[in-house]
Amino acid sequence: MDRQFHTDNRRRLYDMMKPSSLLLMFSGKEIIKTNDEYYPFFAHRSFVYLTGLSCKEAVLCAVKGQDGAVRELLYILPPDPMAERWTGRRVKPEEATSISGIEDVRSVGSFEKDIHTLLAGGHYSTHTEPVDYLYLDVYRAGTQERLFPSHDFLRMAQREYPYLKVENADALVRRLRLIKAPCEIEAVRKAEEITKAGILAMMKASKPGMYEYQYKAEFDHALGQFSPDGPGFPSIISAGSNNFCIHYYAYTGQAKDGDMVLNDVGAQWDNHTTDVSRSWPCNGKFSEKQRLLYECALATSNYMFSTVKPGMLMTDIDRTIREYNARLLVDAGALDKVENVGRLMWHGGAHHVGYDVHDVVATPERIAPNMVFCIDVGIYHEEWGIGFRLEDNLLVTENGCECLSAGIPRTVQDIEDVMRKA
Ligand SMILES: [Mn+2]
Repeated sequence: MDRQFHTDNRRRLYDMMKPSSLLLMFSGKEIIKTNDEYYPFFAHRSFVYLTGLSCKEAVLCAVKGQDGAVRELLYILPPDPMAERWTGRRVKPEEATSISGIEDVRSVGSFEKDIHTLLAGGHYSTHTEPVDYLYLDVYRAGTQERLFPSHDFLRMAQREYPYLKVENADALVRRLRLIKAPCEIEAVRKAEEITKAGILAMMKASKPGMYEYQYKAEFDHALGQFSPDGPGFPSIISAGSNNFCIHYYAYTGQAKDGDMVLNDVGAQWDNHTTDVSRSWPCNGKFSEKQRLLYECALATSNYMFSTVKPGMLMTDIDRTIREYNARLLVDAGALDKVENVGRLMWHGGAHHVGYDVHDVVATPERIAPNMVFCIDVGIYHEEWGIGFRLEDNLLVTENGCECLSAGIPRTVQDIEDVMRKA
């Protein structure tokens, strides 16, 4: 993503903010894993969306005046030769400016003092007007959730500056993230290519007796040839009856002759992830019942790609997948009546993807160009011992849609061909 993309994202966010307001967006902090180890740092996605930066302990700060003019600042960790010797170099202020387009970059050490000065009515940057509204990203503020710095800040603000009216910045950023920019769509296309390499590697290596962790190793190895980023989310890779666990992460099972292998995976590129599911018989040849069920899922998915277009109700996507597939399952003799489709279909079929695999977007009423979401058809027939899903990524175009993951084998013939040639 280039600087203009991030500058535009911020401009559109500021346009939605009320006058006399302050926006704070935190990148987040490292989380302790054990003793002196931390989990790999993962910057808050909306912070990355707005700045292009992925550094820890940074804060985007924007003050919108009564006249609508916006002053923006960026707080980052200051240079520290000793810390950088151990844990890597920190982004320099001039680099942060070059990436984000924000001119005023300061040490995060002065953040608290600056903010208190501003909220207490003092001079701040060139801003001297009162602040009435405070925009914070308070997504997932439930008591069960890990608190983000924005939640800590919210508590402090409510205690120290009770006159401030708090607005949820997340609700605004969601509207922006719903529609993808051309550079985002390009990033997803690249991520689809990498995902394809990963899934093909698993398909080609597949054989009875292979363990789930070995499939995962094939996937990770293929992704590792493109970037150090790895998957965009924890890979779901399972075989046989483990396919009946929708979010399965154990990787301990073994694919036995006659088992289906299921995977729900996605590579990432430039902070954009894909979310693709492919399933195949581990021995490379669909059984009669596997083929029967798979053809239902494939026909349902193909139907969706032939009908989705701008203007449709988003709620119709899920409903149509379910109804269409239910009829096919009944016709195939896999289900007694359509009303019982819940026995075989356990989850919804359409969520947006982008910076997050379950992308944090405003729930749209109607489908519009440049939305990207999944078409996910899962069939879980416990009685037959067959569970799998077929999930693709749909880009809404001006007149219809495009399957971004179409290049990853999805027909019975293509899958069997790939596995035979291996
Ligand atoms: Mn998925």
